[in-house]
Amino acid sequence: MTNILIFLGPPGSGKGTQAEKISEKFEIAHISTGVMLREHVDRKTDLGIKAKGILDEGSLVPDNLVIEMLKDRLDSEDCQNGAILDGFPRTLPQALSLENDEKFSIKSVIFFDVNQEELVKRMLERGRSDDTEESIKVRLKVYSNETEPLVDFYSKKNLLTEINALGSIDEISSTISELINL
Ligand code: B4P
Repeated sequence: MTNILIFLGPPGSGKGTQAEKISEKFEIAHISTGVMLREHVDRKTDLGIKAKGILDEGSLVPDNLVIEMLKDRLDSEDCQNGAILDGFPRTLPQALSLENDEKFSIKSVIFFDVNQEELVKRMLERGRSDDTEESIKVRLKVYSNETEPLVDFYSKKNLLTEINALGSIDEISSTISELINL
């Protein structure tokens, strides 16, 4: 059984930044579906070729492709101590794919709360190829339609803890460390 910690939040809320620090500190795997998809794009794999345009426009890669990619990754040796999922699930079917698989045990879901103004500022400063004003608008809309309902979903299961993700990276990292119980 693989213990799972989920980092949930809008694009640019700092999930990736914090997942990197926490995975080092607690010696658990860090799995970012965004990073994995960008690697596929760079390597021009079949999945990467399908995903490229979707990433750039700010939409979501189809559930079946992301779920298969993630489950393969979770089978790796380095996930035995547990894994942080950064950017997965982003839709209800993705969440259900974890629920319905007895290999996984979701220990906790950390929800990163940041206002929209700050999100846009951070993403424009970062300047990735999918950080244009146009794609940021799409990503925020997709987030509110597809991903935000998961806040309620995990809250009803008593798995969700909301954190204020405004503040210094180290402050936020200490807040998360205190909550972790894998
Ligand atoms: P992701 O790679 O997951 O990107 P993200 O949500 O934009 O970023 P994150 O919240 O991790 O922010 P970060 O730490 O980088 O997704 C990219 C795309 O991949 C999606 O749009 C989608 O197309 C696709 N995708 C991914 N997962 C998918 C899935 N499950 N299903 C379907 N499609 C999927 O921080 C942002 C910036 O803020 C950084 O520059 C950072 O330095 C800065 N920052 C962080 N913390 C800060 C702080 N405390 N103060 C100030 N700045 C801070």
